[in-house]
Amino acid sequence: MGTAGKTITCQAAIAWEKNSISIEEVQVEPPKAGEVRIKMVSSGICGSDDHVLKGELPMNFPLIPGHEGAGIVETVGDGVSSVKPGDKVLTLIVPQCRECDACLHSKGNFCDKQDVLPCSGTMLDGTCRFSCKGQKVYHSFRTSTFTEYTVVPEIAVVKIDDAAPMDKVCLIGCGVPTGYGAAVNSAKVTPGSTCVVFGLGGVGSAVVLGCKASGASRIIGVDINEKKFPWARALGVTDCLNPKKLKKPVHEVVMEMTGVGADFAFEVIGHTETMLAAWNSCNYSYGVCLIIGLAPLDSQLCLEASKIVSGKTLKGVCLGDYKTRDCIPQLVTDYLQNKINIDPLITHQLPFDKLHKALELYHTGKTVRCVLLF
Ligand code: PAD
Ligand code: ZN
Repeated sequence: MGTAGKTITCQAAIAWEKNSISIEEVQVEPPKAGEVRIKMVSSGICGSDDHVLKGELPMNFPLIPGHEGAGIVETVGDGVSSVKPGDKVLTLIVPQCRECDACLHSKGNFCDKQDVLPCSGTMLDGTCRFSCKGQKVYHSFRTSTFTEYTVVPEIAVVKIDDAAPMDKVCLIGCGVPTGYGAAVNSAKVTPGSTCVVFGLGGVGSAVVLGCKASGASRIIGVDINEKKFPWARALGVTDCLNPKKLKKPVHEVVMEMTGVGADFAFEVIGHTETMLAAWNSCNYSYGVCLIIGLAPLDSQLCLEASKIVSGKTLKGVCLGDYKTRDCIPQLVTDYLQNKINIDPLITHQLPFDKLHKALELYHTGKTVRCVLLF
């Protein structure tokens, strides 16, 4: 009876190497001290997972991808006190250890115990909890949510409201706090302002939600995939631009449209060219440019140095600058109280065994966010 203390055999997606993924039978060990084993209910497919699958981050393969997960705690390891079996939880790509410099600083949230930069692919003790056909399988971002069961450090898990609809709230583990938080918490978008959002995928759409909620009067959306435009307009984008169809560089068009440049620009793609375009779209004096997209490792951002003194701000932002365990449960509650509506971001929901179909929808640009259901 029961699975406590036992290895669980279940289905999981394994990326064997870059651009190669299949659903396999895996073994999931019980959680060690300070860890939590979770039965997954849903997982979003985020742009960061795509970077992992394409081998753009220095990660060890084979690995189980996914980080934007919602699930139910199955068992906990020794010393775990913040969650218990049966709790509804979200997994966190950026943990909150509450001990490191970033966690202790009032403005920091990029916890030292994260596994984003650099990536080890292991639990905190340097070992893995997954295996397949006798072979060790690595974790991704210490979360790994494309699996029926996962093991995550306690510091990368947070309990949420019992009433949370588990087929949707997975987005509040990553995409929603990242995008919405970049607008309302990091940029503090002001009423009546002009915003430009580069990239109208899941995270960019959450930025739009945040700009709209903050009272921005003009929101310019930029994407090379025009399939995203109707969804973006429904969220509050007032003008859509496809850089491929413009006769001049997109930042020049934004400058012409606004006269003075945008108050706030958000890059939510992860390319250095679009980061520069976002920077060059901002007002020289008071514009604020936020970089959310994850650029390829070792790529360099080259700015015209003489133009920096004019006063505009360049800011990187991770998970909306939220201290994750402290702030993310409140976003779930805000959703339950109709203060944020994340439903329009979820354009597709598919059973986990349709993973390849879900990835195809993502790669052909036909989704805002697709959620896998277990
Ligand atoms: P997504 O793939 O859903 O969206 C990316 C969008 O960008 C798509 O709509 C593309 O069509 C569009 N796009 C691609 N190339 C261009 C281009 N050259 N010009 C204009 N548009 C383009 O990904 P996402 O929204 O899930 O994630 C976006 C980025 O944000 C990605 O780099 C991801 O790694 C990063 C991210 N950062 C954090 C963080 O905390 N900083 C968290 C989560 C995701
Ligand atoms: Zn993510």
